[in-house]
Amino acid sequence: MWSRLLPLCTVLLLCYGKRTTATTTVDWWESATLYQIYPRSFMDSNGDGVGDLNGIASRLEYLKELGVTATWLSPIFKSPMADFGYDISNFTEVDPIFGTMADFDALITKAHQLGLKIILDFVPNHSSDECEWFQKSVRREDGYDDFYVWEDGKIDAQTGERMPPSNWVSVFSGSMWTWNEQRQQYFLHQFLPKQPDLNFRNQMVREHMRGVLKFWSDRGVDGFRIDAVPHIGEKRYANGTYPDEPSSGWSDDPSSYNYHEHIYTKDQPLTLEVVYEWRQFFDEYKRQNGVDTIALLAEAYSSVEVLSDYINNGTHSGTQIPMNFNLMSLIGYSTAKNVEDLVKGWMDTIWPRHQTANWVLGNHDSARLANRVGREKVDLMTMLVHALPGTSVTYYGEEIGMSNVATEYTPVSCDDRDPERTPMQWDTTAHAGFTTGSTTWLPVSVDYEQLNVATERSVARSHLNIFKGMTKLKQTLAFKAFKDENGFSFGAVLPQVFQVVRTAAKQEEYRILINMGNKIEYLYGLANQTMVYVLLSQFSPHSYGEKVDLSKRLYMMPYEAVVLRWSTDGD
Ligand SMILES: *[C@@H]1O[C@H](CO)[C@@H](O)[C@H](O)[C@H]1NC(C)=O
Ligand SMILES: *[C@@H]1O[C@H](CO)[C@@H](O)[C@H](O)[C@H]1NC(C)=O
Ligand SMILES: *[C@@H]1O[C@H](CO)[C@@H](O)[C@H](O)[C@H]1NC(C)=O
Ligand SMILES: [Ca+2]
Ligand SMILES: [Ca+2]
Repeated sequence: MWSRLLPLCTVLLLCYGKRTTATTTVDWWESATLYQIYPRSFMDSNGDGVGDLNGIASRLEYLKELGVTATWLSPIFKSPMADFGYDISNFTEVDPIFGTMADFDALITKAHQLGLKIILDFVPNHSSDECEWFQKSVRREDGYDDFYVWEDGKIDAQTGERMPPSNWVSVFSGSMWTWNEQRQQYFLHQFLPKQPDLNFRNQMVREHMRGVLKFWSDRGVDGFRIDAVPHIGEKRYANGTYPDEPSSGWSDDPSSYNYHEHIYTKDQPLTLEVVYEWRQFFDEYKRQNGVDTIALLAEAYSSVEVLSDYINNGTHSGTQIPMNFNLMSLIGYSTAKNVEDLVKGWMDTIWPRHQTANWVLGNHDSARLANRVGREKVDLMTMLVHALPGTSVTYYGEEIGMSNVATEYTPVSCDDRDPERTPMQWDTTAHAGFTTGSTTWLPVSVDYEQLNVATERSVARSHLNIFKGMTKLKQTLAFKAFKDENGFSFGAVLPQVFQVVRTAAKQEEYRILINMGNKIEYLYGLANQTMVYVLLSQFSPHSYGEKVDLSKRLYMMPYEAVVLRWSTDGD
């Protein structure tokens, strides 16, 4: 019955038109394919079972094969590894576990020779407590006194006991304030006590962090993914006090992060100011050195309205790519309508103001795609993120459909995010070709004999080949940022069928159709066009080059996803 309503639904497709500006230059990051590497797990070069920079360098050709524009490396900096490298003790040193600065330089050189860009993770919200800066600050050394957020706290009127300056709870639970015996003051930490927050009200801190950006930019880094941006600044009244946060109603446990509504510790004006300042630095760097635009990424689990301000608040510019995690909320039961709502959420809010979009499918802090949506939908998601306009972001291993490794297999010493951080599966040899050593820092998934790069290369419709097919399409004119005469529309044409249409100046058109459901769907009169199947998901009964008259009937098998093409040259 639904199919009869189709022509109506088609009219309701959401269409996004021309850019108003006359410029047609597309910066490299605007329709890029980004790929996140978790360095401990990508490739080991020296047999110690831990991935490293030389390992990554040895696999750059693979990234080229994938059609990746730029790869971003999770932190490689010197760190005591209390939070696996997100606790940095020296921002301008490579941790020995990953190699040396010479290895890093060699990696950059090779990447650039291959036409690949390298993006580094920049973790400004805090340093390790083992960082020399923190040690100096504890000792109140000249210039470092206010490098971190230090406070005396409050004295309880009844008990006379000293209390933290506010009721703030850290992301990892417990007070955001920890007492330091040596300095006799509290310091602020939005995350672990081993990760004291830098004080971004201090101009010298800002200068140092700009120095860090310059250091890596000078070494040829093409961009930075800035971590935990919302946590950079905290509210502080002019009289030096910190307001308590109200309870959220989401938790009964006052020591839980969810207990409060984070109106004073997230997305503060100070944070925006700092982000704008970094952008100014990058723009200036570009003017002086003539280098390609440096994409300023940001990790921000914030509302689209807040993200919009991170890009540009009307007078100031900030990040080019505020990472969009909307699609990561999709699960096995999600419908085409759910997909439409999530895509619309971004396209209605961010696109009209900034003409930019990005779609993240997974990362080092969430379960593997195959576990979230089910293996049968991995290809559907791959086709979706590459079909949408803007930048796609893929976490290593998702392109071959890697799955979580059950936690009972993982060493107790490691954390609950281990399942999605297991070694990359390269081939069918021992340890999936990740290392020549006898152990790996996390176990290799048992499914590596089927799911690995070497095997999937030779399977026509493997996850890998579908991924490569999509990145190839992404390089065509129709899939590039839709500007001028290029068009884009999307929508649920049936409750379970999601459609994306990309066109290039009336010469070429692609339709991506994705059946999210487990039933056969029929589409009648989708368009007055005959199109050709050019990319097919694993269980599609169609074949490459087959034609379909869309003015008549098109059927889709359960979980089938296809790309159809039409062009004026007739092929
Ligand atoms: C980081 O390491 C470099 C090189 O070893 C050194 O010059 C610098 O002082 C260190 N910085 C900090 C903050 O420890
Ligand atoms: C500090 O300023 C805030 C906001 O103006 C006010 O609510 C608070 O009561 C003041 N606290 C003290 C101790 O003066
Ligand atoms: C944008 O942010 C800057 C820096 O925080 C601020 O000075 C400016 O007033 C803001 N502009 C608008 C239109 O809100
Ligand atoms: Ca190693
Ligand atoms: Ca902070």
